[in-house]
Amino acid sequence: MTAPSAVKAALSSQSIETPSWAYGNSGTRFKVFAQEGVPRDPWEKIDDAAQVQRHTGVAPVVALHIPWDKVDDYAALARHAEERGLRLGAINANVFQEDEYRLGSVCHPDAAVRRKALDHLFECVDIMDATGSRDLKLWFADGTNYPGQDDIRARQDRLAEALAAVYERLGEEQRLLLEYKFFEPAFYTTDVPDWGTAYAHCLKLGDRAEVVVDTGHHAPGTNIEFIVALLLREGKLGGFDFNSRFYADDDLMVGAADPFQLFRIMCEVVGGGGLGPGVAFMLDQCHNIEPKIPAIIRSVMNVQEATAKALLVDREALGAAQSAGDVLGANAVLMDAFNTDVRPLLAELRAESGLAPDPVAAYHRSGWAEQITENRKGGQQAGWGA
Ligand code: LRH
Ligand code: MN
Ligand code: MN
Repeated sequence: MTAPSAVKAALSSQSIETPSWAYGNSGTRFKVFAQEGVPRDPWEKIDDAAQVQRHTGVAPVVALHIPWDKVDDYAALARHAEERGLRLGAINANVFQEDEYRLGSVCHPDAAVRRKALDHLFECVDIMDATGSRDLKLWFADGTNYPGQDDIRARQDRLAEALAAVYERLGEEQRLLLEYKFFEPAFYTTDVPDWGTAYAHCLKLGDRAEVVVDTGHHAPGTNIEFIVALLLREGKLGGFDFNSRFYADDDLMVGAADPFQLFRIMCEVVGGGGLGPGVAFMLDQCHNIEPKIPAIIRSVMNVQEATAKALLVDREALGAAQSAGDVLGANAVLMDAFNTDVRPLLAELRAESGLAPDPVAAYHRSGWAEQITENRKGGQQAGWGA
């Protein structure tokens, strides 16, 4: 059994990255519900992220989405974060929201559109230089809706060309993280639909290109923990976009729909040595109907709880049962950890770090929600769904 002190040490070193867009108004394609007190600009999104960090102590990084978080001075934004005990994390490129991208971005049949998309990706690298961000996260809405619409292989060639150009532009300490998604917005082919496609491109690019697993981007029934195990084994797991789903890319709070799946994923992360800085634990969620900051705090806690349970797995007993071919015994070891109530352990850990044992309650007591409702009028939309 792992000693509680070792479990606590591993938990306190975990760093969860929250997405700037989760703090803004969002919705579905049917309606964006505006909430009171939401940030009016990227500066205020960072102020809210600082509240999540203040109460959880394990969310010191904020990811940006460009141009949703466009500002004149990115170094100043990084300083704003730093003054609040945060740093800026992944720069998420956005080449899916302009009219020119109707048929794709870097895979578009027209070279002029591809050029425009590539210029945006280069701009994102410039922003990383200013913010000190390590990761460039690329997700492409590229694909086709109808058989014959475009040439599948030619689109892969265009993709490879763009990725190579961006990779070339990265500094020694920077990484390219390629995110896959099996459908949506394209419904026939998607140019980076799965981990295999992302992996093949990253492998060609080099060591600093790695795959991002967004937990909402798979066909129902996909064994995500297998993908995690495999990518970790190959040294190609760059990070997660955590969220949960019942149907498609629902972007609900991580650990809400299927805490057992999150536990299984974290078991592979822990077992595969992925609990270090090499794997970015990012959230990618939208809080359409629930209050945003407490939802993000809850999400961070859900990741922590799943991590704690994964750390509690008695690896020695598991290994022994596995080698003995003891099917039920091995399963029982895993289930014992999953069924452990880790909330007291986490409350203790927080108390030891000078935090309140219940971060959601502490947030509600803090008066921040009342303050922003009073001070901020006309909050910013997260970026889509208008
Ligand atoms: C695409 C995606 C990707 C985007 C984000 C807003 O579905 O997961 O990560 O950048 O949503
Ligand atoms: Mn994502
Ligand atoms: Mn998504």
